[in-house]
Amino acid sequence: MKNKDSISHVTGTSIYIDDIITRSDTLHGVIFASQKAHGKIISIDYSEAEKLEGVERIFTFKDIKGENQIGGIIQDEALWAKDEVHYAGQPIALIVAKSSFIARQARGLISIEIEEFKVITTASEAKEKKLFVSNPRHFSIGNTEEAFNECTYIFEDVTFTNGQEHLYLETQGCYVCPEENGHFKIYSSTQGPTILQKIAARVLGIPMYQIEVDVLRLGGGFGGKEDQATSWGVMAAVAAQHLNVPIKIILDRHDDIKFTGKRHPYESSFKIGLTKDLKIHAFEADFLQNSGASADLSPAVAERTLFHATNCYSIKNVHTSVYPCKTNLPPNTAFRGFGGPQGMFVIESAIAKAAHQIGVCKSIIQKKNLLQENDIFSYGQIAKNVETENSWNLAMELSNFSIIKEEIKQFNKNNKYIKKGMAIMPITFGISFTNTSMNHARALVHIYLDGSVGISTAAVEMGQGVNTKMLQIASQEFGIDASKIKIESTNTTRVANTSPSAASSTTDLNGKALLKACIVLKNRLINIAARELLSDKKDLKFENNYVINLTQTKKISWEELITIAALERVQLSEKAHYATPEIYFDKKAEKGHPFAYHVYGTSVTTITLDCIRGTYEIDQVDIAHDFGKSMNLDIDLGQIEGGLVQGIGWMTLEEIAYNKEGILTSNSLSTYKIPDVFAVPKKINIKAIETNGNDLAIYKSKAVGEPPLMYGIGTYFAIQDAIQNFNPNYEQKFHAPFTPEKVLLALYES
Ligand code: MTE
Ligand code: LUZ
Ligand code: MOS
Repeated sequence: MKNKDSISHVTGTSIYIDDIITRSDTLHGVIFASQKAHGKIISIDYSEAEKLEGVERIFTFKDIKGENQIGGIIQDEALWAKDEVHYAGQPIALIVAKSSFIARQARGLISIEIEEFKVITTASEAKEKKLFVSNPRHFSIGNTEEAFNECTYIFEDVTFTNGQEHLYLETQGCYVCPEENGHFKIYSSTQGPTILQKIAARVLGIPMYQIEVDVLRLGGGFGGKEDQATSWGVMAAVAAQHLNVPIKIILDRHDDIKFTGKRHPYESSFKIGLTKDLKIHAFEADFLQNSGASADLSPAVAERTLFHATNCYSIKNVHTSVYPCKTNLPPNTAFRGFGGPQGMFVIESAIAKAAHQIGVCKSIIQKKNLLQENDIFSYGQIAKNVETENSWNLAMELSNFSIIKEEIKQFNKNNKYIKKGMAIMPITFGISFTNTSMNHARALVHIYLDGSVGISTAAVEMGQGVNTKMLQIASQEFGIDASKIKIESTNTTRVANTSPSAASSTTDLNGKALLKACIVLKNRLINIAARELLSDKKDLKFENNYVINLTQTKKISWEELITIAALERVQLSEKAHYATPEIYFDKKAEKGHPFAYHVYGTSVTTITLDCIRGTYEIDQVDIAHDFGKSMNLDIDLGQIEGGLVQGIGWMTLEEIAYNKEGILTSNSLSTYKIPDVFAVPKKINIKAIETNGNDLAIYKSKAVGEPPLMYGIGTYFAIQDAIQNFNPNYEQKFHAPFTPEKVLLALYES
């Protein structure tokens, strides 16, 4: 099935927050934020701003009737700063005016005096001062101390991966309408409607039922709207509570980039030990996570780093630690992969270091240590239906690895100033929220009197195609055309208490709930069909808009069946709940079975490096991926391509920069570069591995949202490979992104 939004997207008729037709009395909000990263507020003078024609009112912490608290996992974050500011971009007030233009003008008239405190921008500085947003965590298996004594080779080094700006096309925004009796309807571009509802209720000091959150679709989220879409909705709601008119906030790109958290930068160190036959016998890593000024999702992101610290390698002795370090940057947050990529970069760096020092190809060590069936991850889960070796072999085939490798060798021999490089990146990613209690969803299905169907779930469409997949499920189960079915907006009044759409689990959780609801309705309808067709129930099938008795070729149309059911007062609506079975995790022991299943795959990346300029092109990426039994290969291929390119951007071009004062200097698209049409691979080949899929995946079609981002990590090592072919004196560094500037330095260091 084609993505159901493709026509409205291409014709520009899809509706986003800024397209909603607003009431004529709507006012517009602009955020006044701290321009200092750390300090005490001495005084603020709003008087000039308030005098400006068209300014209605300026809201601060004083206007909050409930709690000035928006923290999710840990309650450590104010909506509006009170006495102190902890990062540049921290909201202090909301200016509400007749237009956002006027509000922005007013912002320039506010004067503020701040007594500046010491600013900490790096995780290591914070760790030294023992500043954390939450406790460190440690995962252990085997005994690394003893194991290192048994190793022939031991290598240590440090690594760095930078943050990443989400750069969703649609910036953060919301539109809040007051309704009667102090109720509010919030239209928001959020991945987590319930999070917004809950926190708005907390801040406004009202029950959750007084707030209805509605989400039609997002122009991209990528994790950046899992927790961080909340504050705008809440601010607008506070203003609406006081003024009793609709309030709209749409961040412009500049504000969005400055105010919001990003992927967490990590400073890490590793120690890897190998036996004589190149088996990784012991691995230790310390991850210093730059969490920013408050916890946000950092504790959960940190946890996922440990879950993926050994990627898809079989290592018997592992000890890993993560430290969520409190700095004066905007609170960093969820970003596709959720700490997993940061973990996987470190083990890949360790293998690259070992390979170079020992003098073998990195792929030899990778291949020797691939995860096998029934291996135990450091967190206790037993690896099942492992496709690591399979995907590796298929990626070899797909890329013609041995031939290409030989060609590259020849090419590098024949070319002095252009070198090619290559890297293999096997991946695995655990599917489920690592917080077990979040793995649930619900669906509500109405069959209307004319046989058309309306479906509500907790799933938020953010471009990943979940609505199309929901449509496929209902269409397939009822055996009716997709044109008879509407996927409704995601709404907290229709489907309550939802987890955010995240962790690549949206389709599984909501799809399973939807499937359950459809089956109940079918069972109800089939009794009527059996009677009408004088058939045995087991001979009946829902197909092509009919219920058909296959043996007798008797049939009744879907519409006719619904008409009869309605006359007989049969219930035509159904709600279902799904909670992933089998999963659990014991945080004291740091052991359990947190994931419903794992996704596997391998990519092979080849690049060409211009050794005069330090620039590079990605020639080709070949990927063998474990889709299970993909229910929509077109959408899933799109997810692989998009994830790959986003991972490539993180590894190569996207360089977040804060100065020593904690001010974001890469604050626009002229200073922050994401992959464009020239930076993407010239060729991407993707092949599905033939597998049985997994029963915990909807229709055995495995989750696909986040895993492909990590294929991008191969690019770093392909570039490193090319550099090593040019400069034998290059000393390996593991410091991403590998920008052309860094590459140029590497090419000519001695
Ligand atoms: N694809 C598009 N087009 N837009 C997005 O915002 N988000 C990614 C991924 N793919 C995203 C996307 C992230 S971070 C996640 S967790 C998943 O989609 C969420 O959707 P899923 O759970 O349905 O896979
Ligand atoms: N969000 C979350 C996530 O709250 N928990 C998770 O485990 C997770 N994993 C990936 C992406 N978002
Ligand atoms: Mo994705 S980082 O789980 O929104």
